[in-house]
Amino acid sequence: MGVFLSSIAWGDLDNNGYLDLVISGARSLTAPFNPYSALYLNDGGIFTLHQLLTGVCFSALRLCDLDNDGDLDILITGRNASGTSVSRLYANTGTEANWPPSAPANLAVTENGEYLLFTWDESIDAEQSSVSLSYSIRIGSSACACDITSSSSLPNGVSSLPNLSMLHSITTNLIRKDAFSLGTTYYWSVQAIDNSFSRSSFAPESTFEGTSVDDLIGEIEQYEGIGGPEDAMVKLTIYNGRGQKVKDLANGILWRGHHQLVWDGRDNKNREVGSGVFLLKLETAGQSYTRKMILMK
Ligand SMILES: [Ca+2]
Ligand SMILES: [Ca+2]
Ligand SMILES: [Ca+2]
Repeated sequence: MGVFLSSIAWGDLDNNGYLDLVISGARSLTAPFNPYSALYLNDGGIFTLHQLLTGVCFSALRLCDLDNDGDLDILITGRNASGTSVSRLYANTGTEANWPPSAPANLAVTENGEYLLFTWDESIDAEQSSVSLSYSIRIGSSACACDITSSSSLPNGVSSLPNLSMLHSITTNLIRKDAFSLGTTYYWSVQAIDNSFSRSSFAPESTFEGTSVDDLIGEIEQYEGIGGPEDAMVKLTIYNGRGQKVKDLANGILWRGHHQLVWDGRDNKNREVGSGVFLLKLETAGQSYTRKMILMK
């Protein structure tokens, strides 16, 4: 059925694992536009008309489990054949149960060029194949936070956004490394979402260390040029190339003036470290400066 001035929505309304389709819109070019709205059910890729809905054009459609009974309901708005603005809510009376997917497992983060690659194992769902599940990832700078990447869910996994937009249909996600600062621990998790928008619980939270220094290189020269602040709390820390802390060179109040600190090439457990690229991070007076170093033996 061809329509324009239209809207569509996808979702598994009969909980059989396949995405069903709701459409609405005009079927003629001139007023009253012959508005049409309908629900088509999907049975393994074959769509059949299941129910006509209030015909509207200039329309908007949303699917959401409004009565929280485990199936998607329909909200439809638009202009009917009389030119009147209407809104209709259709409560789903189906009786097929739907079970949420299992939580993803084996979360891992690996470097991939300029990106970090987030991976996890596929979830399992009772109604649909694993490959048709969607995933929502959250990343935060503290436990259970989502200040880096929002999941569109609350920390307990409950949806705050009833659609499948902004989700990942594969079990990987690439994010640029420079989103994650050196010396910062990041917390992340992921949940699976089925075609009825039912969400698994979040996987047990995992962590990784940021490594980005590009936006800070060069600022340490500025710091040296102005001579530093008054007596201040100073942290001077050495990290390896993977962003793991190696040595605390200073962590306390230093008086105004020049200071010289020497690193003996040993970590905090007094073990000699190997040659390679290291990162020196200075934190003081609310500022942070980083530069790269090469240790050669
Ligand atoms: Ca379906
Ligand atoms: Ca419902
Ligand atoms: Ca399911």
